[in-house]
Amino acid sequence: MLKLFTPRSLISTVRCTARAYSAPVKSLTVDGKTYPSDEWTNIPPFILDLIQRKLHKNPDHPIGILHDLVKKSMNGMGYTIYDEFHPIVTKFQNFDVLGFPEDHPGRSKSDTYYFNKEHLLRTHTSAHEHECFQDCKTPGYLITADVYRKDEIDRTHYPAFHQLEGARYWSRLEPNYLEKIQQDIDSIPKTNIIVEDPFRDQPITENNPKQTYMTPEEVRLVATHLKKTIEYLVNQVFENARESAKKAGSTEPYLNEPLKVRWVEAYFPWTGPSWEIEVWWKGEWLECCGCGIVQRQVLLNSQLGEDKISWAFGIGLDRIAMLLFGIPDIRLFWSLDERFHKQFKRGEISTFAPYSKYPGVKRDVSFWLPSESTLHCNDVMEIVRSHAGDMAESVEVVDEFVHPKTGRKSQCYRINYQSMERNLTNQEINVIHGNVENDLTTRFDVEIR
Ligand code: FA5
Ligand code: MG
Repeated sequence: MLKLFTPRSLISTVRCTARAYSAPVKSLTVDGKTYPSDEWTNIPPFILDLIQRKLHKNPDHPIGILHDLVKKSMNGMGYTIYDEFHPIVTKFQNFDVLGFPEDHPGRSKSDTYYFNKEHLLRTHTSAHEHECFQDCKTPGYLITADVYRKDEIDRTHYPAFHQLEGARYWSRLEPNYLEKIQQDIDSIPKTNIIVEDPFRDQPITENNPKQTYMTPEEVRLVATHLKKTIEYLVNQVFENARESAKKAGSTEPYLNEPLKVRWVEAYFPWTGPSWEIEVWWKGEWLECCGCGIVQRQVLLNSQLGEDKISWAFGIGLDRIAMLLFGIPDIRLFWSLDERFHKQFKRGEISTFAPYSKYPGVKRDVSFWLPSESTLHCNDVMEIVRSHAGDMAESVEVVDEFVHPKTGRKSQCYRINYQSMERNLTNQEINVIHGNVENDLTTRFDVEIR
């Protein structure tokens, strides 16, 4: 089956210095800390480069603008803000403490970037729930951070993106705590969102059971507070976008329609029951956020005591920012091109105006695979990216067959090299493409045809 991968920005002009793909390194040093390598190490240099970018801390970048808008919307509602956490965390923080089963696919080397057996790039902001529950002095907290996943790359997926985590807890030892939760629900500002939620009054279902330590009424109240908080947040963000669009003179019909969201059941190892919210935006349901009632074990692991009940959510910021700013490709967020950055200013939601592209140079690489080959499409993609940096516009499998007599397998990948700054010369592409072929041969033992 042909599978299309389009790695790296269509429009970005970052020129990563070409460095060889992780020829076995003894250790990796980041921000003064050294991580000895082992058989788990799988972080390519281009991912290491992204760690330093901290887009959510840049007030003039769409991700930073959205982050600031969220902070402003939640100000005064009892949430401590955390946005300085380093992206390198332990396996314990990212998985174990949250109760991920040992065989959960998220733990695998093909899903997660590992420095070594113990250290990895966080795959979600939930990796900091444990420490925030321990540290925070307010009833809740918000975490914004860059997260990393070995994902395929296309318009809405990139191996680095951003999440906003929120959590809130109550103590059952507080007198009249159920009334207190109801008051907290009532104090969330009203929205005129249209909500489809078959589970609002009956949050517990066969597929989405409650934890035994909670009563149905506690679940109903905590879930209602959770959902109203997310609806409020989503409403704030989208209302802001609408206002900006109207100010900019847009007359699109959706600007006058009320925002519509729906709740669906979900599963996360550290929450139960769990849900996701989807937002109806320009004719499509868009998955925005996972959430649920925090498993008691996570609260106990954080030494919060036996009396707490709590919710948590995690929103993907990049996809929301794409909608708000009309950004057609998630890779653009990582562009260093002035023509991208000069379009955005702190506190303002403006609509992105695309700029032109230079033509690309297509090159094919065909090879025979060794019989026990472990080569994965993602490996080819990462090799190309490590030599071409952001000039790697796309990589796709264009041909694949098994020789009828010898049984050998052959593959052909087509690579499109492209720069936004200038026309590329054949000569420079020859050098880069030659390095790609070399790397494939030495690392995966393929025979170039
Ligand atoms: C999580 O990451 C959970 N940590 C969320 C959570 C937090 C659940 C707290 C319960 C309690 P999920 O993998 O679905 O869940 O990702 C959350 C959001 O991140 C998605 O809804 C989506 O908006 C965004 N997202 C996921 N993968 C990508 C990607 N490759 N590129 C851009 N955005 C992504
Ligand atoms: Mg999801």
